[in-house]
Amino acid sequence: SSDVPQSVRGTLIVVEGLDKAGKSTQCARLVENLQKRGRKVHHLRFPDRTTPIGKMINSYLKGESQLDDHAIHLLFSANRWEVASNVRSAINAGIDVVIDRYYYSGVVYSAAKDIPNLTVEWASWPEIGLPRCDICLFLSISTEEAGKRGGYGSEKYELREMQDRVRTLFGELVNNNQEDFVVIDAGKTAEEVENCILEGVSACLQRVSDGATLRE
Ligand code: DGP
Ligand code: NA
Ligand code: NA
Repeated sequence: SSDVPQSVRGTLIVVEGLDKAGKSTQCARLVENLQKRGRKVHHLRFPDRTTPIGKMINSYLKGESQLDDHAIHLLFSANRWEVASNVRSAINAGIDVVIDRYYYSGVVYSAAKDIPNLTVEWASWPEIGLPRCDICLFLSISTEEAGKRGGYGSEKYELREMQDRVRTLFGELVNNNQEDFVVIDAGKTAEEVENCILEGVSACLQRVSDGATLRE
């Protein structure tokens, strides 16, 4: 593939999907591929379990602490807000930022719970104003394929019913925000998925180098 010149600003790239879709592997490969093209890249993931807020989230996900569903929602969001200005600075400094899960997971995992008032709309409010991504690669995987990959682990949301609701809500979100998303069939081999991602990202880098501004 041909090299895309580094533009003035960096590009904000998000990878989303269900648990077991291969996000972590693909984010690592994408970061490597961008670096091979001579680009500067920062790699983030949410939740970032290393900060004080992230440690509260980690303890909640492991079942070591209990929190009201609205409270944990706001902590997940705060965990993004605590690095929002760093993300913006990196983008302005010409550094690409690749993020493993972002506000889309934030909305979907909370709204998937059967809690009065915890709607997509309610869940979206605290995310408004976060740096908006240039592209979101959605790694789509079936329940069957996720099952073949060893099933789910022991964390809070890794239950079949929850994952089914998350899948449905993600589908709606993708349909309602098609300009944000590139849907990737994550059931393919890692190499095929990697190439699909690169194709989507290359087009996005081109738009940015042609002058596309970071959206609000
Ligand atoms: P991960 O470390 O990517 O496996 O994420 C941990 C779990 O937390 C996973 O089931 C997805 C979920 N999650 C990620 N971000 C958010 C969020 O902002 N809000 C909620 N409620 N759940 C989230
Ligand atoms: Na997980
Ligand atoms: Na809900």
